[in-house]
Amino acid sequence: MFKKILIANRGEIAIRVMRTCREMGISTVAIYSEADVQALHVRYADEAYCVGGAASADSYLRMDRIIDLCKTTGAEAVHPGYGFLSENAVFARKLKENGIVLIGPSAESMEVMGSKIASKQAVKAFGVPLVPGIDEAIKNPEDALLVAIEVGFPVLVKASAGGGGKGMRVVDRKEDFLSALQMAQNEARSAFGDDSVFIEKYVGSPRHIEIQLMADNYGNACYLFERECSIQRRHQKLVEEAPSAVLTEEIRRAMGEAAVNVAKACNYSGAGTVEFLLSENMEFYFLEMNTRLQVEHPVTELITGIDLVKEQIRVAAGETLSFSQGDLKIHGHAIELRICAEDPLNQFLPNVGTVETYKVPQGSGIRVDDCMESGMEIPIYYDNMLAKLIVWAPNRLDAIARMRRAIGEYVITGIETTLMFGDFVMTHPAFIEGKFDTHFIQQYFTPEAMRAPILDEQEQALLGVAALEFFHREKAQNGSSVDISSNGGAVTSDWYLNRKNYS
Ligand code: MV4
Repeated sequence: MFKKILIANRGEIAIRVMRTCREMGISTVAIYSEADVQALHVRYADEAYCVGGAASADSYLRMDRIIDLCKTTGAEAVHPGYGFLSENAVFARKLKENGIVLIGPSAESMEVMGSKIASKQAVKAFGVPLVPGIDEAIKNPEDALLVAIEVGFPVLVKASAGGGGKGMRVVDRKEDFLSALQMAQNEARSAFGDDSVFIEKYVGSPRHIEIQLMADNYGNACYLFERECSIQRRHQKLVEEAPSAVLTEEIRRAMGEAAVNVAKACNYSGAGTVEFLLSENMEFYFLEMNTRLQVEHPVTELITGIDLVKEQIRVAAGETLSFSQGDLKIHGHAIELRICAEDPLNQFLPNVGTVETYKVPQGSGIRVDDCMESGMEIPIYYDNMLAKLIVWAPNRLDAIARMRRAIGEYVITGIETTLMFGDFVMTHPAFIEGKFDTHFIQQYFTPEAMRAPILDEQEQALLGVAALEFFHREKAQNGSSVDISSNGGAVTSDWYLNRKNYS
C-alpha cells in the first residue's frame, strides 16, 4: 500500500480524499495556490506546498510542479479529485512516465470516453443501448439529413468533443436541419478545435440517471447502483439522490449491467460513472462516461456502505475489489444538496464575499463535506460550490424530512447560497412524489415560489415530517391530487425565512 499520496485538488474534495488517507494510515501532501494560503485543506494535510498563483492555470493545473513535488516529497501516487486534471489524459501519461501512480483510469480509457463518438462506437459492440442516430462524425450533410428524417424530428446535433451540455443543438424541423448542422460544426470548431458532430433522436423529457461503478485491474467490475441527478440548472446539478424514486429492480439491473459493459469496453480501472438518459416510457440510453470520482459520490457511499475513495486507492495500489456484485445491496435512501455561492432569488448569479457565521447541521444521518469556516473569504478563482449537505434515512420520505431539518439547522451568513433552494425542492409536490425530469427547475422554480408560503396558518403547523404526511395523505385519498401547476409548491415557514435572527 502507498505510504504517501499527493492530492492535486482543493476545497471539499481535497479534504474528503485526505480523510480516507488518514484512516488508511497514508500520509497526505496538499497543494495550494496563493489564493488558498488560509484554506482548510492546507491545514488538514500532513504537508502542504504552494504551487503558484491564484489562477488555476498557474497552480492546480501545473502538471510539471505537481510531478516535481511528488518526487521531492516522496509521494507515490496522486489523487486528482474532480475537475482540474482529473480527466486529463496527458497528465495521466506524464505521471506514468515518471513512475507515479494516478489514482484513476488509464490515459487510454480517458481518451476513448473523452470523445462522444469514440465512446459510442466502443460501447456499441458490448450491447449498450444507444440513442437512435448515427455514431460517426457527419461528413456529408445530405446523407445526415436522410438519417435525421429516418430517426424522426426533433433531433439533436451534438459535438463529439462537447460535454456537460456544451455543443448541443435541437433541430425541430427538417427545413432547419442543414443550417443548424452548419452552425453546430462552426461552434464546435471554435469551442473545441474539433468540428466533429453527430446526430441523435431528441429525447424530450428525460431523467438523468447515472450508474456508479468500480473496476480493478484483474477484470472485475461491479455497479454500485444509480444516482438520480435530474434536478439541474444549466447542466449544473443541484440535488442528487440514491436510489432513484422510479427505477424498478429490473431496469436497475439492466442499467447496472450496461454500465459494467461500458467499463469492459474501455478496459476501465477505478471508480467511474456511466450517464444514461431515462425516457418517459422508461427506456434508457448511454450518454457518456465520467472517468473520475464525482461530486455526488457520497449518496452512493451512504446507501452501499462503501468508501469509494478507499476502493480507488486499493485498486490503484494493485489490489482486487474488496466486494463482488452479490455483496452489494441498497440500504435506505440518501439525498445531497450542493451548497453553492449563488443567489437563487437572483437567477442563481454567483456572489462573492466573506462568510460571517458558519454552523453545520448535526445529528443522526447527516454528513457535511465542506472546506469552510466562519470568517472565510471565498476566492473568486474557483468553482463556487462550497459544501455538500448529504443526508441518509431508512426511506425516501424520511430522507426528505431529514434534509429539511438539516437545512433549517445550517447557518451561513454573509453570502447568498443555494440552501433555501434546497428547501424549495424538498417541499415541492413533484419532487416528493418523484414525478420530475431534467426540466424541474425550468418548470417549477420562481423566486416568488421559493419565498412565498403557500400553506395557510393551520397548514403551516404541519411543517416538517407532518407536511410530507399531509401531501401523502392527499395523494392516497385523491390519487395525484396535489396541484403542482399553480403555485410552485413552496412550503416555507416564518421560522425558516427568519432563522438568521434565531441563531
Ligand atoms: C440529450 C438530451 C436529449 N436527447 N440527448 C445534456 C448534457 C449531455 N451530457 C447530454 N445532454 C442531453 N442529451 C438526447 N439524444 C438531453 C440532454 C439534456 C440533459 C441531460 C441530462 C441532464 C440534464 C439535461 C438538460 C438538458 C439536456
